Amino acid sequence: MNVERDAALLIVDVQNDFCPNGALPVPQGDRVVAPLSRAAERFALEGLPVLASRDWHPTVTKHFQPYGGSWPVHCVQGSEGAAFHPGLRLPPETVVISKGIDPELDGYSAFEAVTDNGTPLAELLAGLGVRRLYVGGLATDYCVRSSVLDALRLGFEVTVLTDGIAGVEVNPGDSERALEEMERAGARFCGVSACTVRNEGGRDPVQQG
Ligand code: VGL
Ligand code: ZN
Repeated sequence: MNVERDAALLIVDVQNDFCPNGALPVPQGDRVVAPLSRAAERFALEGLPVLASRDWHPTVTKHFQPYGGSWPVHCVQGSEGAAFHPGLRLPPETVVISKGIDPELDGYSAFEAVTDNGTPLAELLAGLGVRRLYVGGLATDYCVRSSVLDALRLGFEVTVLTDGIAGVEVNPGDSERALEEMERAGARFCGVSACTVRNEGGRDPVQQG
């Protein structure tokens, strides 16, 4: 098998509500938009899958502060805040998956997300033959962290795109601690432009030019 064929890009929750002026803004959340747009273009050019998760909550959910949760109301299904950041360039082939739909659960991990047809992420990746995931998005200390740890538990080789992530930092140092946790669990790290794939053979799907 061509080693390039088993990689995919997972863009986590690059949505208006997690960016400046959103309902649950990640400081400098929008700085991930340009690097992840470049990564998405690169993967699409190589014919590799691009998946984009979105936080997609009902109006009433235990995830929200008014109903006992930790967070202000954000990313309500169909709202402007739940739309992807307008600067994020997603290739037409991008598979959108939605999570946080269950009103009983936080739904932080992209592995809790499903396609519009209800196919879970893990099943989707198995069908595509994906074994290596490149992950970026928002927020480092919540949904990126959960998604990366789940992916590693499921046996994927995971590379975190370091210039394609930003954290909420409810407590200072949360992102740093999350990155250490991901590293201990086996994640690799690289910038979108600097990234090289260790495996023999195929061209690096993230490398520029
Ligand atoms: C997220 C907090 C609440 C995330 C989602 O996407 O990281 N964080 N809901
Ligand atoms: Zn949420």
